[in-house]
Amino acid sequence: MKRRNFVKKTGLGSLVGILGLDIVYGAKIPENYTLLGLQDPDPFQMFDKDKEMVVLNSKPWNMEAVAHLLDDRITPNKYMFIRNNGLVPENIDVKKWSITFDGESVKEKKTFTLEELKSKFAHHTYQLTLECGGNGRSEFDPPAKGNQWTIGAVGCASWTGVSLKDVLNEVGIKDDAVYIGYHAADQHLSRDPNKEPISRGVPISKAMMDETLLAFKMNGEDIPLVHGYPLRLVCGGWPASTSGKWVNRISVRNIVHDGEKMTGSSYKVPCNPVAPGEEVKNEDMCIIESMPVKSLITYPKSGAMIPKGKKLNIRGHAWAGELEISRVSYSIDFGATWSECSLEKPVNRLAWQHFKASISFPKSGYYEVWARATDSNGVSQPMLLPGWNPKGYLNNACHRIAVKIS
Ligand SMILES: Nc1nc2c(c(=O)[nH]1)N[C@H]1C(S)=C(S)[C@@H](COP(=O)(O)O)O[C@H]1N2
Ligand SMILES: [Mo]
Repeated sequence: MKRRNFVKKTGLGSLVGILGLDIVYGAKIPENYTLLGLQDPDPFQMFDKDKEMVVLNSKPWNMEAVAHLLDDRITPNKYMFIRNNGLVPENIDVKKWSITFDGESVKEKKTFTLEELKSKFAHHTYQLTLECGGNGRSEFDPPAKGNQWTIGAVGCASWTGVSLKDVLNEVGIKDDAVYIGYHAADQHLSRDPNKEPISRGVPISKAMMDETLLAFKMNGEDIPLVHGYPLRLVCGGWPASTSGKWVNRISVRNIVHDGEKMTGSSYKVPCNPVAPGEEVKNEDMCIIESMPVKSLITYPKSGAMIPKGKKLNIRGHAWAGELEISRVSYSIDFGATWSECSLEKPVNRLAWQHFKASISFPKSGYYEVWARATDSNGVSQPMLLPGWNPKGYLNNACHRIAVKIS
C-alpha cells in the first residue's frame, strides 16, 4: 500500500530506485497505472509478519498463524492473525485522529481527539484473547463460505488503552442504552464511501466492563497499522469482529446495533442445534456473544519425533470467552482416556491460560496427543467437531498433534 502511494506522489523520476531498474518506456506509463513489478507487495514484509504465517486471502488481506507459532505467552505482532473485511486505511494523520460518541442513547454527542483521550482517562493494560468467530471454519462439512481458517485466527496480545466505560460515563449515556456499535476508517472493498466494510458492537453490559478498552498500544508499542492504528476497540473473549480497528466513532444505541455484519446471518449461529446442511431462517439465528472453551497445543510442533523412553513435555494455552478455564486434559489414545495437565491462572480476566504436561508413551509408534479444556461452567471442548452451523462459526474442537516415538 505504502509503495503504491509512493508511486503516485513521486512520479516517474523515482521509479528507477523502487524497481532497481531503468523503466525503458517509463514515459508511456498511463496515469494511475500500477506496474506489475509493484503489485502484490510481500505481505510478510508489509505487515511485519513471520514467513511461516499463512495468507488466506489478499483482497482483503487475511492471514493466520500455525499452532507452534502461538507458543509465546503474549502473542507478538509477527504471529498475530490478520482479518480485514475492507481496505486498510492509508495516510493516517494521528495528530488529527478523533473519536465521536453519538447515537440515540448519548446525552449529548461528544468528540475527543486521541490526545484528549490519552490525557483525560486512566490507562490500563490487559492481555486479551482475540479469536475470529470463524476460526476453525475449514473443518465443517458441508463446508461454509468465508475464510477457511484452520486454528490460527487467535492471539492473546497485551493491549493498553483507556476503559470504554470511563469514556462512556464522561459522555453520559441515557437509561435506554442497550448496545454500542463502532464505526471505523477502513474502506469498503468497492471503495464506495457510503458503504462500511464492518460496523459491529456489543451490548452495553460488555461495553461497561473494565477490560473493554479503547486501545492505542499493542504489546507496549503503537498498534501496528493492520491491527487498528491508531485506535481500536478491544472486547476480549468475544468474537474478534466486535473489536473494531481504526475506530473513529462509537454509537450508543437504544436498539441492538444494526450496522454492517450485525444483521442477516453474519456472526450468528442457530439458536437451537440444526442438522448439517439444514437451512436456518434468520429469525432462528442468534448473535454470537462470549466465545466457547478452546485450547491449542503450541509445543511441540505436530510431527515431533521423540526417542523411545524419553518423556515429551507439551505446552499450550486455553481460553473460554468470558469464563475461566478450570481444567485441561490430554489423551494419547484418541480420547479413550484422559490425564490432567497442570494449568496456570490467567494474568487477568479474559487472558488465555497456559497449560503443560509431561507425557510417557508405552512403546514405539505413531501417537496423537489431544488436548481438551473445560470451562468454569463445566463445559468441555467437543473431541472432533461441534454442531454444524451455516456460516461455519465457533469450531472449538480439540487440537491434536502427531508424535512419533522411535
Ligand atoms: N474496522 C475494522 N475492524 C475490524 C475488522 C475490519 O475488517 N475492520 N475485522 C474484524 C474481525 S472479523 C476480526 S476477526 C478482527 C481481527 O483483528 P486483527 O486483524 O487485529 O487480528 O478485527 C475486527 N475488527
Ligand atoms: Mo473475524
